[in-house]
Amino acid sequence: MDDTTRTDYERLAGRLGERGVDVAAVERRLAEHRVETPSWGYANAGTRFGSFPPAGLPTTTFEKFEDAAEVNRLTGVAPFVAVHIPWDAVDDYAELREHAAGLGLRIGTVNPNLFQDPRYRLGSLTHPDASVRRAATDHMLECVEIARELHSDGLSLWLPDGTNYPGQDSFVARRRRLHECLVEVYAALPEEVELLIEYKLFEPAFYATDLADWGSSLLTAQRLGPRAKVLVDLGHHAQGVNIEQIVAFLADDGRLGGFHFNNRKYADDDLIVGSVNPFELFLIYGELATQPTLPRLTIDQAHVIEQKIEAMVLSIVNLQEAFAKALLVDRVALAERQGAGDVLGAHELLLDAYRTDVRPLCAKVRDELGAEADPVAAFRSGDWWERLGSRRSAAAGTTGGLGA
Ligand code: PSV
Ligand code: MN
Repeated sequence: MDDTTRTDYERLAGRLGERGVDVAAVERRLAEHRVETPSWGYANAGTRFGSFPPAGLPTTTFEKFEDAAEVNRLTGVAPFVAVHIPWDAVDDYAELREHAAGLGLRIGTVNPNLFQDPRYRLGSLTHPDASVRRAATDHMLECVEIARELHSDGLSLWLPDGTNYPGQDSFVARRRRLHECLVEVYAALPEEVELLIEYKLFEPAFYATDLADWGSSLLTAQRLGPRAKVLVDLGHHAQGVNIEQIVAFLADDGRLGGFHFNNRKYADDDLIVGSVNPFELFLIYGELATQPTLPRLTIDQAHVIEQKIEAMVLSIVNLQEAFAKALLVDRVALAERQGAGDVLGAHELLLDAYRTDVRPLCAKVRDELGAEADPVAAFRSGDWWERLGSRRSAAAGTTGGLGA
């Protein structure tokens, strides 16, 4: 940490101390905050209009982990990597696990892929034909085994199923088929593995999605058992939905399994988290900050025109800053003002925290973790792409990351 950052930190810590903030406690919670990055965020990604892969992009799962390790080195808080099967399928999962460990990484969630097999035209786990449901369930069971071999503790399901036209299929019949398949998957989970159930309003189906919202995911989770939880992807709601309230309710019921962090302007845009709507991110962390432990915090983004490692690093910085600001909210004063009906007084406490420039605090925490005080600047002035570009093929990576 350079002298200017240290001075900035000391000034900030002084001011926060005067406001009654326990700065050491905030720093401790920030130091414990961990993020999972997605293997597919490092590989080639694009829209249907094209992709613009830079030289040196990873072409194998092993190389994606190298990039993830660089992100972890720079930020100090991203030791988990989510894998997507079959994009990240390898012959020997023990070898992948050891490769990860050698880079200081661990496998986060295992994400099955129920959206690319040609058999899934009418759905996967909800398909009217039992043989297709069998194939989809078998893929889920294969991922359970992969999770076991990778020592992962999370199986993360995004169900792309749905219908495109009214009358195409029965809502209820599809739901029952889904539950029947998931009961089998849930029964096969090792004790330490959670099933995360992600919902999404629309796309690829455009009339009715089988798990379209947090209610459908939660009902499904409740049917399965306590280790089935809901996963909130920030890009999967209708415009204007109050995501922080969903987060609060799920956490209060012990069913908040985790996040897929990203940001959007229009639909499921998968932009850098905190880039478009940082206040929403702060409010979400405001709900998390009141919980004794944090759920799984996974990034799910598609980096199409930006440098992928830099994008991931900036995403993590944005997450840390949102959490740091949320930790500054005076919860006791907030409860008092809420109880007294002091509408804007309560609101003001949130604004005070949100308006605080927490960058020196986050820099200090990263520095103490042995990472970079300013990881984005460090990456920009480093020579990662040159080093990797000469070792890796100039051709684009093609193993996954089609856009989340
Ligand atoms: C679907 O849009 C999604 O958010 C799911 O999490 C997928 O696994 C991911 O994107 C990658 O395409
Ligand atoms: Mn997602």
